[in-house]
Amino acid sequence: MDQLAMKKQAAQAALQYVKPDTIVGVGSGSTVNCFIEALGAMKDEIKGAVAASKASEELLRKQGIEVFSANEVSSLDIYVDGADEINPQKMMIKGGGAALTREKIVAALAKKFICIVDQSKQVDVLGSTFALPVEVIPMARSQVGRKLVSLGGAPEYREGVVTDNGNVILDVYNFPILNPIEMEKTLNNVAGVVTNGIFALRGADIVIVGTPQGTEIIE
Ligand code: ABF
Repeated sequence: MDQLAMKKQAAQAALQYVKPDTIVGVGSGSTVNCFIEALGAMKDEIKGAVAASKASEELLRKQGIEVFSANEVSSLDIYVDGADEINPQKMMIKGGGAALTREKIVAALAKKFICIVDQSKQVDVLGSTFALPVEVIPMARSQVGRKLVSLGGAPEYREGVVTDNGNVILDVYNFPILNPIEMEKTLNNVAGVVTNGIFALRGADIVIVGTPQGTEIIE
């Protein structure tokens, strides 16, 4: 079974958590694109969605699903999103698609975070296979880069990428994250950092993993 088929399987399984008459929080990325396609079948049962990226907003509208802004809702029942890495404690690295800030904002609105991944995303230690994305105010790029080096990482400027918020991304290589909660807090406190891609303070509540043997649900 190829990776896309596993992503589709996880995305399809997430539909069981969508309640009628609710507004659904929707993340971004290729696994979420599969979820948006599947959610199209429920478009008449839900009120609409809040999306974490402009790309997801467009896809939702194409499915005939109404898109609300995060300012229009006080809370969401669920938020469905992918991840670049997820550990056994349901903590994640996200931001490979540069939408991490909006993803953190919409996730914070939701009562339940449902993470949909294929099995290649499961790791024991965050940062072991994927560089950690950090969204930075452009004028602080060099100074934040030096701080990341002092913390032990090897930051690289993601050339040609401007986030939906007009900022830049530094990807931190060689950066195994042994204490994700502490590192998320540390990076949150660096001047010029808008958001870091560690989702540990608010991890996932339910993880749906697509595998060649079928879908595994971790609650
Ligand atoms: C988003 O989708 C991002 O935070 C993460 O980078 C990405 C996962 O990518 P994909 O679903 O395309 O593998 O949730």
